Amino acid sequence: MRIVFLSCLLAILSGFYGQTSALIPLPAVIKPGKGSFSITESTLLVVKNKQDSNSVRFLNQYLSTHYGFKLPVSTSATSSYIELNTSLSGHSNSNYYELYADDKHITIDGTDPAATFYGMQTLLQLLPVQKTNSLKIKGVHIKDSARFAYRGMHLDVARHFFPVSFIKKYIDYLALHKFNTFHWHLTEDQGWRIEIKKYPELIRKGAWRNGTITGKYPGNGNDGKRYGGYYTQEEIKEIVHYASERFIEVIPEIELPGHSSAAIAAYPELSCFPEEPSKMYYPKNCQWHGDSTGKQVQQTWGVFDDVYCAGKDHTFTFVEDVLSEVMSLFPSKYIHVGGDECPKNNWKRCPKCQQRMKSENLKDEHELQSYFIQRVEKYLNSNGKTLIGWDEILEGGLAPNAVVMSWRGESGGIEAAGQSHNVIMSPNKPVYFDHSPNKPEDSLTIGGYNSLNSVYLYEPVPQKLNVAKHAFIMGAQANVWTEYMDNTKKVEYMIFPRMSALSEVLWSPKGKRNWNDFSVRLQEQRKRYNLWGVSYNRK
Ligand code: TNX
Repeated sequence: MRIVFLSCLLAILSGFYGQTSALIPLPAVIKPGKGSFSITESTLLVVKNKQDSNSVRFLNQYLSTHYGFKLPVSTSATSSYIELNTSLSGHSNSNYYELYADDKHITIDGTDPAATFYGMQTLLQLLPVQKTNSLKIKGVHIKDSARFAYRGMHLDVARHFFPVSFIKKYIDYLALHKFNTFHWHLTEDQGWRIEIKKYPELIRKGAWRNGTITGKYPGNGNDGKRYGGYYTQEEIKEIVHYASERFIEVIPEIELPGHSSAAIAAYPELSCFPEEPSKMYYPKNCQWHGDSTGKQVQQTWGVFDDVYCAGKDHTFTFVEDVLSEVMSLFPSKYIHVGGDECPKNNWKRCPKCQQRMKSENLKDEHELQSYFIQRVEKYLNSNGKTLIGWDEILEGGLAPNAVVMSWRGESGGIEAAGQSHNVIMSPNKPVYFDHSPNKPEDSLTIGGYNSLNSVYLYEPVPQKLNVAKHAFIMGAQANVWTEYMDNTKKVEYMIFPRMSALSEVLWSPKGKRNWNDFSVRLQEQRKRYNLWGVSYNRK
């Protein structure tokens, strides 16, 4: 009798698990419910609030793309229906929602429209992966909320350029994993990708390079092909709107004072030495293609000495003009201004930079960099925006209100949080998704090895950080630098499934993290990647 009972229980649980085994990121609380509900094309979708229209649109778009039907939408209930609502109150957890499914209905109720949207994402993961026209969902009761407020993915569109259609796909991938921030890296040595009306040369000249090195840096040649592209302001607006419908904030990054060769190619006076050709700053053993006179957009990777001149006031006028247009396009609270990898060689030999250091009482070029960032921060703050910078902005003194993105390990983040600054953790080990997902690497990458397991086990709140400072860790982000990703399939291959692992780190309760359990759920997730038609690392 006991054995029969136990095996029945096991059968019920494994059936139930068979369904919830597809959930990534894992919800905080999952309990089996009564019976099961079949979604068909006549199932009514009941929506009472206009504020849930984004969730309705996404759900119906997903159903029609992957299952070939949409649900009729109504404002009132019948006997069997799915209801989306945003009416919960009294829950302090961020993005809290409840999803309830039994044999009569499925209800998703959130504390705010974003929470309801995340509940709807969970529903999508409860759908069987194979395409049928009746989608059966077992009874379940889920209570869930986000662990971290900042859940980010970055994409470098400067080393390689990706079309609007792919940026939208990328944003969808974020939404499907309950990420809420897209960090869009728009300017680099190898290309300027955002239209700025006041400075048309930025895209006319700065968005194009005459060739790209082939093979791993320093490379085995140059493809000799003109390469580039940019987003018009209309396209930027379209993408920002698209992301906002998915409760994703787009944070633009406009790099300064380093990684600025493309801007300098367009406007040489931004350099300390406008008359010096870019080729002079070009690393040895890399092959140049085409015109090598004057300022040029770079054709290889790395770090270049030709950076914005910190001595000329014109540089700051340019930066403010650019940021002014950027702010009008991006409603985000944050603007990322880079701040990383800025060599000081030119500043050391530039009379104007040296003069600036004297007049501002700066003891070295690190303090000059800090002056640069602080001046830009004042401008952003006066426009109601908060500056984010890579952890190099700690050198020479942190700008008073800056958020630090810790990439060279965790130490920058620990130091900034120690100084009571907000921090986004993005350490190159393990959340640089340009590093190889496999060992040995099976395609050309920048090097390094960040396994799926290392991403899954990553803990954004550093052990070494004083408990009193934990609240300064806003969350974490994976970075997707594209030196070695020249097509969208490669980008997908590098982010999947590591991005799924990171979503769980950022969303799910810390205590629920379990690698073996995740590995089982990943088997279902792989089927979902197939459904989406994305390329992913199968090892
Ligand atoms: C460092 S991370 C960079 C990028 C490179 C990346 C390659 C950071 C702030 N700077 O410019 O693309 O390494 O992994």
